[in-house]
Amino acid sequence: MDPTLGKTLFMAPGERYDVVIDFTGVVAGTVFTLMNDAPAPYPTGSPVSVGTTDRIMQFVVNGNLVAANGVSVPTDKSLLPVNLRTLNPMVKLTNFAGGLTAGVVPVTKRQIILNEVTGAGGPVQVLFNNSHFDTSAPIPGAPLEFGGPTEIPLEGTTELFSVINTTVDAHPIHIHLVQWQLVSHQTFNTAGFMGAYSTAWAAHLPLLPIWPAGLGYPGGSGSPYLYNTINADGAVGGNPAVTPWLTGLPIAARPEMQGWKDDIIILPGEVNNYIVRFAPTDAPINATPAQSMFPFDPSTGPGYVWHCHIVDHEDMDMMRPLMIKPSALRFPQVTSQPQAAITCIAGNQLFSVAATSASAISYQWQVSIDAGITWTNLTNVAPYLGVLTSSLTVSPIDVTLSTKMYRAVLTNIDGATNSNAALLTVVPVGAVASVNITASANNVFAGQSVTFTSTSVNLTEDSCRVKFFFSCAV
Ligand SMILES: [Cu+2]
Repeated sequence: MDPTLGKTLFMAPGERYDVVIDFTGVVAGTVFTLMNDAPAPYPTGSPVSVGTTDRIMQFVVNGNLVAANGVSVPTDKSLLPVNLRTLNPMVKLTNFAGGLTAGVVPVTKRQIILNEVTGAGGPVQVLFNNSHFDTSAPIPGAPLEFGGPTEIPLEGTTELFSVINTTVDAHPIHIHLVQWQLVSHQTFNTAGFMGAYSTAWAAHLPLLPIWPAGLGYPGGSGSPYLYNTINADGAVGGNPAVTPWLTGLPIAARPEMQGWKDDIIILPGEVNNYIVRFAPTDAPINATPAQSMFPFDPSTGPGYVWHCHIVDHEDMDMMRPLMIKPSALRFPQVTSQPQAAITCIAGNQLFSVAATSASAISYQWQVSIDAGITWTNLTNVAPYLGVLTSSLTVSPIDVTLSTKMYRAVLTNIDGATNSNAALLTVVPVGAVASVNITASANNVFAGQSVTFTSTSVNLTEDSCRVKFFFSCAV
């Protein structure tokens, strides 16, 4: 914390700060109390209750830090070094002044609203993107927001989350698995934006009944446009663009907020722009896909969440699932590809594939008869065997198999990888496995015999035939 901030710190539930307080020279017995003066809900709710919610923690200064001999004093840890991280500077995705660091390009922009649903007696719910918390599988045929997760980023990629607070309260927005950095925050015309939002509901498909009456959109039913609709700001989320309603200038994060954080307060009437990378925080800006992977598989298990960190808000569904798509590097990685082959009629051919994977691999061999445009799964029916293993046997070979292509689909817990396609060429002659000759030949005397043995390896057309040349010496 910047010492120039003095004795106050603006923070919300779930936020953490390291604070060094120097009690040097304070008379023993002096009492300091860490106070809270924030109305709740913030900023327009009830004032703190004197004697209860106005106090957080108390310090009583005593002399115990002085050693028993009264001379030696324990090391003074109250002075901060000039630079806390001299060897491993923090990776900054933003300049903390509204811009992104060179090389940081979000692959997806999301604009997500925070909204309050009002009933007859006042607010009944506060939600992310007008959606309930739902981790079930998407409902077939229904818009995404009607069931299941909508924030499903790809491991290793960077996204820009713009959170639009249309409520009258501040909300600390907390993300699990990763940390984000606050690019900027900016005020917007809430009434104007909500007018556009309600108007947009007229375009919602499939059409929904308007409930509760008069509110223009049904609380808890998702966004007015389909979630993956890209709006005029280039953002998904299913909401009208917020840019036309922005007012003032982007405001930089305060100095004490200019770091990796997983919980950042958003004030009413403001848009917070969070840059978030689904990768370890110490991966460099230009990290390779391999460097951008977590040391564990974030796509397995129940997934993650992001939510408001005010307990009664998260309890009333101000929370959404956060599911991670695994990096393609977690799919089986082929280390040995099936090879094109030339073979003879009545012979057999083996196609093999090898791969590495952190989880078990299942195999499915496929055939293409149109040069790899379309593929069909094979079954263990002659001439095919081993169609669900790493090696496909084709036997016996006949001329109708020529020009067919074969490939394996390798699937593990994270996804599927196709091997290269291998072309089979059938030489339209039969293979000769061996030839025995028991007759006279060059330099062989009558009564003697010689045996020629040939084993074809069937790699070329010539190898499908066995050629012998005889000459007689007189
Ligand atoms: Cu909240």
